[in-house]
Amino acid sequence: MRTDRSLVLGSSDESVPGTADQLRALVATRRGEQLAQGLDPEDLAEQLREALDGFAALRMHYQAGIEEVRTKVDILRQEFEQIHDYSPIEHVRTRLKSTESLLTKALRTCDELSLPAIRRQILDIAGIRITCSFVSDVYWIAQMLERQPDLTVLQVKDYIAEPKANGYRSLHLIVQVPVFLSTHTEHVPVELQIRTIAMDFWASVEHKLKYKYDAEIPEHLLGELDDAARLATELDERMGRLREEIRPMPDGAENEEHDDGQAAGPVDVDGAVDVDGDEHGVSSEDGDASKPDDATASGSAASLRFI
Ligand code: 0O2
Repeated sequence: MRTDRSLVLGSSDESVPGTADQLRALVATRRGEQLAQGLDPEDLAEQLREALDGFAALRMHYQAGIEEVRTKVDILRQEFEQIHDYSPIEHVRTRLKSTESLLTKALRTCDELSLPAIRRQILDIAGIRITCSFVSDVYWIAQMLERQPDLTVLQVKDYIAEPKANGYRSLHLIVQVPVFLSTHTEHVPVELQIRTIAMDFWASVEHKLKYKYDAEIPEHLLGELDDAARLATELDERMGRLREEIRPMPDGAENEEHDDGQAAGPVDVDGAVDVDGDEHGVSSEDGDASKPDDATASGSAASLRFI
């Protein structure tokens, strides 16, 4: 068990609402160990204060990151509504990962339980979900955001081009945004989930079922979900065919034709940097991510496409 000063949690969970039993046990163990090591209670209290301050700062930075990106999305939406009389953006929802779920994920995925490790390795603390009517709009929005010079795309996971085995579809981008503070700039990763209404409906029902059955969804419901995923994909395809009647893609969207006759145009994500591998020598933390020409997006898509 580590006793580093960067993150020491108290057993009182007043400042960590809803902390899981698992975490309480971990904290109690750590505290016991530290007291057994003869650590001065004053010192322990000081470490606790530092950890809580660090957590509060982290949450403030990531909330600011959400607001920065949310503002960008809102501006695009307002521009579309006012000038073009149509917006590809239907709904926007934001969420800051709860402390409980952040710590649970940190215990599961981080190589050490420290604030720097959490900042470096957990990229979905800040989340924004954008819902659109059409699949082509999903890629179009991603393209508009990717082009903004102060956003760096760190990671792309295209679960539309390659749905998950359970049928989950959505486009996920991790973008890094600068947050300007009084003394320094924090470069905050924000997870963007961009999907159609049909994809969102399916994901929301699946999420509720997973929650209800504690991730063990009964077989017959899995079959229903599978069917529903197929229907949602079909609905998106049919709506895509109607889309041109409602509003053709604008000139700037660089349309081209795919073999299947659907509008297609690569959306360049050459800013995407694979943060899982360090082959490009880029860290998501230093905010100085270069955009190498040969950078590939992690996940299934090296380039985004209008479908
Ligand atoms: P919440 O409550 O939204 O925060 P991770 O699971 O984050 O360690 P992973 O799986 O590589 O890493 O990330 P990925 O695939 O980008 O998925 C992250 C988020 O996408 C999830 O966040 C969900 O919001 C959503 N998601 C991914 N797969 C599914 C799925 O099969 N069904 C549904 N309904 N949503 C999915 P969290 O943290 O799990 O949850």
